[in-house]
Amino acid sequence: MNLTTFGQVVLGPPGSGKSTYCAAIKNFLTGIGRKVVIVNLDPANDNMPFVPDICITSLVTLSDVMNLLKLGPNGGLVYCMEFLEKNFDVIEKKLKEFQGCYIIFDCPGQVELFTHQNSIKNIFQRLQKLDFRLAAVHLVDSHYCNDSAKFISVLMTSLSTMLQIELPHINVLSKIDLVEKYGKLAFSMDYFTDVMDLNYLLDIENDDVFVKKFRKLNEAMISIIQDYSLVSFSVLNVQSKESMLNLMKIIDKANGYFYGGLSEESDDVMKMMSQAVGVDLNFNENQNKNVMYEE
Ligand SMILES: Nc1nc2c(ncn2[C@@H]2O[C@H](COP(=O)(O)OP(=O)(O)OP(=O)(O)O)[C@@H](O)[C@H]2O)c(=O)[nH]1
Ligand SMILES: [Mg+2]
Repeated sequence: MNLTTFGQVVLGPPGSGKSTYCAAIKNFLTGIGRKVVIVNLDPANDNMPFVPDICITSLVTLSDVMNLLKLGPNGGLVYCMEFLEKNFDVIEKKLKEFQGCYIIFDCPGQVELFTHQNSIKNIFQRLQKLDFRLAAVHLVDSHYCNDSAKFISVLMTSLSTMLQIELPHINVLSKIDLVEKYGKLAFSMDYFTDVMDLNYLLDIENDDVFVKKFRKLNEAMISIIQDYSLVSFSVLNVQSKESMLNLMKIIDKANGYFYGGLSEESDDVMKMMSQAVGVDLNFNENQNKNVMYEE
């Protein structure tokens, strides 16, 4: 009989901070008494900031695929994911050794693997049939808030990923400590996290020429995002315990861990940590929004 297994799949474009987050969240959760297992699903992950408990490279590596099949890095990665899907029973067998643990999947950053290529989606669906309760944590670099065209494209990829992956989904603006490194934001952080009236993005002075030149195209994309009304963001600075705690509470609610998986010890530690950093333990999504930004 399979036990219900809780966990998260960490997605997002290259360099958005996925592997760093996986290492940080493992430390954080281990510290509060959860048994955490990291599964590396990135066949090109050479310098991982964690030691994976299960690793796709025992099955296939991107460099082997590129050398043997004479594929480029993008085609090679798609091949690796298809290979993983076909041979997932190997990973599944290893996962069975970690029953009762909280599982974190670190994924590759190639965007099309999550917007329209089906292998990753099929793997997650297969895990759900095995009673894995997973939440997708989709990281995007917060510096995109500084450029309307880039922010609109981030919204589009976030929306496509949500619709494709079909898991409880949390979009996260990562590296929030660096959000104003490339200039002051045109609006308050709430504007970007809550995805408020996006038409204001088109009238920011001195903004990207792309926005002005292709205004109608941008208006059309904005209306799609607003019609779905699905995308909003939490924020994250991996160096801050308070930020990690806020995000974890949202994830625990999304995958159901809070309702079914919380052990008494880790519940107590969560409560103590929340009191220590002055965070209300009511599971209210809005409270994650600006805490770290205001620090
Ligand atoms: N300042 C700051 N830097 C961060 C944060 N999170 C990640 N980084 C840095 O961002 C860079 C990229 O992080 P990775 O974790 O390798 O990103 P990734 O998404 O796994 O990248 P790929 O696997 O190549 O797709 C590293 O230099 C990290 O140290 C953060 O919250 N704040
Ligand atoms: Mg990585």
